[in-house]
Amino acid sequence: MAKTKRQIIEDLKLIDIVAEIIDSRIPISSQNPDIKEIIKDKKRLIILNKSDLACEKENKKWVTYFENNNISAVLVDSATGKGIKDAINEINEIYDKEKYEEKGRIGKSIRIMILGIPNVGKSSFINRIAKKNTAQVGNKPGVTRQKQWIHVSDKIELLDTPGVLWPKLDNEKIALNLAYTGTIKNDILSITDIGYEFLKLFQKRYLENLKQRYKLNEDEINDILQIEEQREKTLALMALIAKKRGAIISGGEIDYERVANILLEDFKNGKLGRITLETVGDGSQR
Ligand SMILES: Nc1nc2c(ncn2[C@@H]2O[C@H](COP(=O)(O)OP(=O)(O)OP(=O)(O)O)[C@@H](O)[C@H]2O)c(=O)[nH]1
Ligand SMILES: [Mg+2]
Repeated sequence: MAKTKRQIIEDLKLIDIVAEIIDSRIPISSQNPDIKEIIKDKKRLIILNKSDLACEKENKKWVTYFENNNISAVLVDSATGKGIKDAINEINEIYDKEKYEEKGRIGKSIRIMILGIPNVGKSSFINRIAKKNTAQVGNKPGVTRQKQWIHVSDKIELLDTPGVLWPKLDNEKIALNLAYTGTIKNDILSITDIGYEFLKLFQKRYLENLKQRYKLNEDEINDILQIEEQREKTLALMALIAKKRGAIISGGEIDYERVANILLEDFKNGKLGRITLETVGDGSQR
C-alpha cells in the first residue's frame, strides 16, 4: 500500500481535481482515512456512487452534509450513467472558480484523477464518464512519465488508472459496513455472524422492508418485537426468515449460515430496497 500511495502522490502532480468515489450506502465507511493528507490542498469532488442502491432522502442529506463541509458532492449511478452529467458540470464549476484565481491555466484542459477504496465503482465511473465522447485514449505529449489520458470533453481529461486506496479497517463498525456492502472480506467474523450483525442493525430502521421481502405477517413479527433482549430478538427474526425461505437443516434445525447468506445477498442486490446504512447525524461522522 505504501508503494501505491507514493504512486498516487506522484500522479497528483499532474492533476487539478481529485474525484473521490464513495459508496452512497456507507458514505463515511467507504472513505479513505488518509485522503486529506494525500491530496493536500487539491480540489476535491465527492462522487456518491451507487446512489441507486441508497435511500433517496438520505442521499440528499449526504450531499448537503458534504457541501456544509465545503466539499462538492454529486449523486451518481454508474450502472446506468445517471448523474454523470452533474459530475461533469460540477467539475467545470470547481475549475471555473479556480481558473480566475490561477493565471496561465486558461485554455488548458482540466485534469481529473479518480481515487477510492476497492469496489466502490471507480472503473464503472471512468467508463461512464469517458463513453460520452467515445473514449479517446492516447498518450499526451509533454508529460515526463507517459500517462494515458482519457478525453472526456473539450475541457476535461481523465487519468486512465484510478488510485486504489485502503479503507479504515481497524474500526469494527466500519469493517462490518464494508463487509455488508461486499467491499472487503471480513476474515475475523463468520458469514453467520456478519449476517446476524447486519440484521441487528437493519431491523431497527428497515423492518418494513424485511416484512415485505420475506412476507412476514403481523402476528409473527409482533411476537418477536415483544422480545426485549437484543440478541434473542435478532436470532428469533433470523429464524423466522429462515423458515420463510426454507433455510432448514434436516431435522428441523435453523440453517443460520444459509439465512445469513440470503440476507447479505439480498442486500447487495438491492432486493431489500434502497438502503442507507450510515445516516447523517448517526454518529458515524467523526
Ligand atoms: N447498482 C450499482 N452498481 C454499481 C455502480 N457502480 C458500480 N457498480 C457495481 O459495483 C461493482 C464494482 O464496480 P467497479 O467499477 O469494478 O469498482 P472498482 O472501484 O473499479 O473496483 P476495484 O477495481 O476492484 O477496486 C460492479 O459489480 C459494478 O457493476 C452503481 O452506481 N450502481
Ligand atoms: Mg476497478
